Amino acid sequence: MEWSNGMIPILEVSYNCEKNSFDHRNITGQDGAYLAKLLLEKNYKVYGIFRRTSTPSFWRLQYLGIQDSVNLIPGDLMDTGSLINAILQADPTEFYHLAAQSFVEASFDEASATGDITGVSVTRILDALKLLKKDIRFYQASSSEMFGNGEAPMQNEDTPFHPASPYAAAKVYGYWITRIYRESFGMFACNGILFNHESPLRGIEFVTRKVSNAAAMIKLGLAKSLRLGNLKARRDWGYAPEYVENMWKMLQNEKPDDFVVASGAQHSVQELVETAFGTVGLNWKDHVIVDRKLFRPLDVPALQGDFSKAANILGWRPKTSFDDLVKLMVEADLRRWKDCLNGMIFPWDIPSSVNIERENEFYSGSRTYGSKRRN
Ligand code: GDR
Repeated sequence: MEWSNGMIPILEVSYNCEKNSFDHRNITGQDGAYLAKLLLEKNYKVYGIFRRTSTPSFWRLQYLGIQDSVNLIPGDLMDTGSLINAILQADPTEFYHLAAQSFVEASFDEASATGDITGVSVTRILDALKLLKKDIRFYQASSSEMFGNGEAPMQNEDTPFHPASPYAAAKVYGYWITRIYRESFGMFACNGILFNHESPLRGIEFVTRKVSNAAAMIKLGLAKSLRLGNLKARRDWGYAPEYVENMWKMLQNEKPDDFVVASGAQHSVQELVETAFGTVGLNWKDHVIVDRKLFRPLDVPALQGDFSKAANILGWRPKTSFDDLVKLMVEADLRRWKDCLNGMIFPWDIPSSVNIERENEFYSGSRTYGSKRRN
């Protein structure tokens, strides 16, 4: 098989509560790691852009055992020169733009920075690609959050957008600029409108991982309770490794297009909690505390995606059910905590000394951990 270059920006920007500012912590994201693995399996040469920091963390790439197989190039979404440099170095045939300030809650606190990083940066990349590699295949990570507070009970590619956060507004910008470059400059630019997608590599600030981690810790006696916000919010949760496969399929399609990627099922945060605690034989009602401080200024009440276009054109279907997804996440966190208690050192994103009651303040403030190790 012929080798081609796959360019995956795996830079992800997180929010640091302590500094009260966006902290470019050089966290490689869940999707970047899974996509890198998939492309390596397909014999691609994979390049990843990361933001240079004094203590880089590549724990997800290490966790999947692929760090040494990915060519890492320093770059910054706010700096066009560095993006041009990365493109020249990698000379890619496909470019997957996955980097963003991706935590919805944090976007309410730093709205214009989110607009710049998550929204306008898409134009910086497209401009650089237009100048250097106009025939490239480009993937933009668009989001179901763009549908926001709309009326449609199920959302597809024709559903109007009604964003309900600065993050969602930035993603709508990114979506449209991708389409505009496709339609005006003839670029092969696609939007994947991905609904929530989760895995054991999900960041701890997102609700699924926050819950799976807490269920594991409480089961092992490392914590007593878990504070959560809106338990009534309903989401369409799928399994991330299946979703990155769809990203790749979009770029292999004969023409550039936009696709919804979803599980087609909808569950509430409360059902998520029930399932996660049930997996370890606990009753969630004994442990979960609803905290008004964790409610968002504006929340999207319900999302449910219709993936029939992806099924018909790309031949893609989700495989992992909600119950299986929650179970596999809880079991992964349980295994990690047990290994950690047994003194094992392995790539992970939680320090063993974490106190969930105290750390909830951090979770609520969108703090993300770097790769911390046991002493
Ligand atoms: P979301 O994911 O905002 O949908 O965006 P998240 O897991 O953060 O929230 C899902 C829902 O759970 C409710 N919720 C809580 N959420 C968090 N994080 N912490 C809590 O304590 C909590 N309690 C209740 C939220 O209010 C919300 O309704 C994710 C991100 O990955 C985006 O980048 C991506 O674009 C979309 O999914 C698709």
